[in-house]
Amino acid sequence: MSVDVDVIVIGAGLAGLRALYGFRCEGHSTIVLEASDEIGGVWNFNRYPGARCDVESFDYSYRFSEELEQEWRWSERYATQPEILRYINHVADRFDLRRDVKLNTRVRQAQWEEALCAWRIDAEDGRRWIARRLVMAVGQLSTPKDTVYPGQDDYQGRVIYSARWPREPVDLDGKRVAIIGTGSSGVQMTPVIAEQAAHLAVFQRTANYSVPAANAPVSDEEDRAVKAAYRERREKARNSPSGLGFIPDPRSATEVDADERERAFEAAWNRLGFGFSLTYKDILLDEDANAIASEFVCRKIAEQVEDPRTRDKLLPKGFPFGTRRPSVDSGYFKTFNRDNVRLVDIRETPIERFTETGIETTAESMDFDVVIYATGFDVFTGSILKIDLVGTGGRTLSEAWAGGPASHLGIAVHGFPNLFFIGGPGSPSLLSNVIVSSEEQIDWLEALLTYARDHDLDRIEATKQAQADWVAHVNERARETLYLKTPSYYVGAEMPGKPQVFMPYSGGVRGYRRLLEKTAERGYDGFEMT
Ligand code: N01
Repeated sequence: MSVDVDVIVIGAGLAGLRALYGFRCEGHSTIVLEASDEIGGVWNFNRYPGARCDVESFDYSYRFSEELEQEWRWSERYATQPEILRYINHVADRFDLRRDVKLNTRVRQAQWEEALCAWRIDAEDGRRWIARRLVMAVGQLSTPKDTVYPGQDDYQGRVIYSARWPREPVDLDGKRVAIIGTGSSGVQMTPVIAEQAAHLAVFQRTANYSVPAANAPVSDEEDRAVKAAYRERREKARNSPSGLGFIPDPRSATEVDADERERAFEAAWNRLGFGFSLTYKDILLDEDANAIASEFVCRKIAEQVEDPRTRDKLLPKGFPFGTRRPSVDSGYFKTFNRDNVRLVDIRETPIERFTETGIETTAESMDFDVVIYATGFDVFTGSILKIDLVGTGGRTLSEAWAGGPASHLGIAVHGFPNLFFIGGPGSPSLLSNVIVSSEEQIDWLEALLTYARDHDLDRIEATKQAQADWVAHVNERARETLYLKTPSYYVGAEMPGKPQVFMPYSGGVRGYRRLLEKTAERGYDGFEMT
């Protein structure tokens, strides 16, 4: 066995393609392995009606090429899934990335070969590669939950999972449709499907907070204005806690005069989408500040819903705003004012089973032509641990992470030399504009790999101590926030049996980048390189 390639990246989504571009520019031969027959990652799979990004298009895009950002013309403030997929394909063509992407290649196992100081990577179909470095760019929301209710096999209608939406058009016109799940996916598809279906029932287990997207077409004037100052916009994003470019008001929400605060919330509600939670610095940190914001959001939700019973059910209860990821919606709550839409509270009347013709709850039986699962994902670790990753001494990553994911900087794991993660647990990831934090990590990794090559360092491994310190730091920062107050996918509560640990890094995109920079300045301390 001999080494075939410098770097193998797993996953041809936004992160994997960007990594390919960056590593190639630095002269590291790179191959991307992708399970699907198309590039695009989540934007290839989540083709459900209404799917769009909840980060503004100008910010949910690569910053690595000024030409690219000047050339590309976004049509809407929040781009739809087809537009984002077109963008990703444009980037792949524009930078000639496809020649190094191997589609239809599902990796089964990757094993560290100490004698070669390299990874042996095996695809399910028997193909094999030996790579000096292995980079996981498999996404955080890419392993959908296989939710199955009893009796589903007997159901004669159609079952569709939002994250595996068919490529051919699904005709919902005049159909009786059920949506199970009211996270971002359910919230986005509900208003669109309500327009098509004869009847729509939305099965809600937990009411979530949602703020309006305030979507709009991008005018030529706005496009010109953004492009004229794009560098400053990018720097603002990189230097903001969220990667969205919002710098919160540095005062506590509790200190501000009530009228002034109401005006600030109102302005943020009408324009900022996801940035609403950053109106004041402590909305996600302090219970009193959060209670004020939560009250405002509940008031706004209530104003949109006519029926008092439905209104009450749609109001989030028992957890602070933002501690489960809020949705950003386009008319979700008003949709429940339509005659053809109803909300089914499955905490009150749980689903018992599927029947041949529909769904039976503890209260009633309902008939549906189509049932859509929008029940979410095995978040952060699902797609990583699906691959059998075997490190030093034959220890698997599943074993190493049995108590929850541990890493140094969210990038490397002790016992797994030359293995690196993008957007993984222990990094800002889903608490940030993930494209911004991923580009930071990729820039840093490029520099690390180049440094190692230039210094003849074949083996890069996070030290045990550095990893323990990083895990302690991640937990310490999490304890400063309200995230630990709520069972959510941030803490592994979305899957039964998953270790309950806080997974992303809550110290912010800017703070995280500074720590990466300091590590590099100190000659990559925390890594043993030989
Ligand atoms: O998944 P979710 P999602 N029976 O986990 C319910 C990103 N995203 O696909 O909360 C019945 O948020 C579950 O109920 P509960 C974004 O980061 C972004 O919607 O567990 N219901 C919940 O209501 C987002 O946060 C965009 O009680 C069940 C829902 O299903 C993340 O992806 C668009 C159930 C799952 O919500 C995930 O969003 C879409 C069961 N057995 C997604 N199991 C953008 O805009 C779960 N539920 C970029």
